[in-house]
Amino acid sequence: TKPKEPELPLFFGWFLLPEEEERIKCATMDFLKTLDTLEAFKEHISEFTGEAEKAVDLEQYFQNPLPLHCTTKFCDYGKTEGAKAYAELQVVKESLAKSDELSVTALIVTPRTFGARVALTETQMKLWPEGADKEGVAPTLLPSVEALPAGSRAHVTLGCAAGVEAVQTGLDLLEILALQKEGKEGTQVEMDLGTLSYLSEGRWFLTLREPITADTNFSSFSE
Ligand code: 2AM
Repeated sequence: TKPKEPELPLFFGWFLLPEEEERIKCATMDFLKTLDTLEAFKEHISEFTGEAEKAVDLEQYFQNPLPLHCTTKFCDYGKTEGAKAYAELQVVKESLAKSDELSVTALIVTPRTFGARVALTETQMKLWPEGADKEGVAPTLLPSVEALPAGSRAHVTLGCAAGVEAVQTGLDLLEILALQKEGKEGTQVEMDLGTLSYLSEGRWFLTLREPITADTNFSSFSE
């Protein structure tokens, strides 16, 4: 009998160490608390609630069941294209269980997702699959995404609105980056953490004054 093939995971990614996870959760929750008190945010509240006068508690609005991580390759236990090839890459095998530091440079909030943009280093880019940025991107958005630097989609999902899948965070981030590139930024508000800008339809982008770094382990994840 043939030896059984090693099973492929749900996904690979960088996982925040538990104490780092707590620190990032606290910092980002503080940001949400401040955000939903801002006049600029309240003006656009209907984009979250569907009603003009209703308040929203963003901390309750976004839920996150998974440990905090930055996905590199979604394998879906081998069902996605290139899953096996990725798992077999020398760089992937060598990186497993190794620690690495991620740099968060921005936060995004939309009616669907709450996420942290990650700036990948050249070394980290070796673990970022070719073409990962445009996977599942709507045809209308594709040209703008192709014009962005590779790795632009890298992020940590901090939370999703009820009924929204985590994969949406990367898509929301790409949409925001594309709008920014077109110069479509509206209102800007200075906050302690950095500059907040509004990009229509309930999309908010906070450029951090100082990047937030977090220690991680590269690992696979299966449920
Ligand atoms: P995320 O990377 O935006 O958080 C398990 O669902 C993990 O795999 C989540 O972290 C999720 O999104 C990511 N994921 C799910 N489907 C995906 C897809 N089609 N492409 C890329 N990442 C995906």
